[in-house]
Amino acid sequence: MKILVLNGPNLNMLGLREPAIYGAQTFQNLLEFIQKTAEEEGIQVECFQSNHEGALVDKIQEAYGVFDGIVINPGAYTHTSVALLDAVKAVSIPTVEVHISDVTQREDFRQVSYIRQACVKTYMGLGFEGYRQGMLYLKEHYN
Ligand code: CA2
Repeated sequence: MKILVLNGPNLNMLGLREPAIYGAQTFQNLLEFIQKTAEEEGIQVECFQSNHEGALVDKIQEAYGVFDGIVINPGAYTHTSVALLDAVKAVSIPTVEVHISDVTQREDFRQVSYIRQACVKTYMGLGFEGYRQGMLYLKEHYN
């Protein structure tokens, strides 16, 4: 099974600031965690991070016919982007939404998720473990 893991804006800054919200581990640590999970579970994984909405849309479109599932943490685009929602709908690839923090416990503007209505599952507040749960969910339901 092939899974694409997408990370949106500023997630490449993990570990450098706001450790109380996002933890002390770095983005490189996250990539290693995802790779290790993939090896343990017999999953082929590709990771992509961008600070640019259109680059994420392009990557979702390119996943069509290539990947069996997507795990996405859209970062702040969660709360603003109809374009990412439309891209996930367009490719019809089973997609899991992940957030490191529990957005339900944060500011009002984080209570909206556009992409969620196109996602088969959401994990939040579990730190890096949410990415692992997302990969396992896709393997269990769409392998
Ligand atoms: O909890 C999550 O995973 C978020 O998707 C992270 C986004 C935030 O906008 C969402 O509401 C929830 C922000 C990622 C920014 O990460 C930073 C890392 C280090 C320092 C500052 C921000």
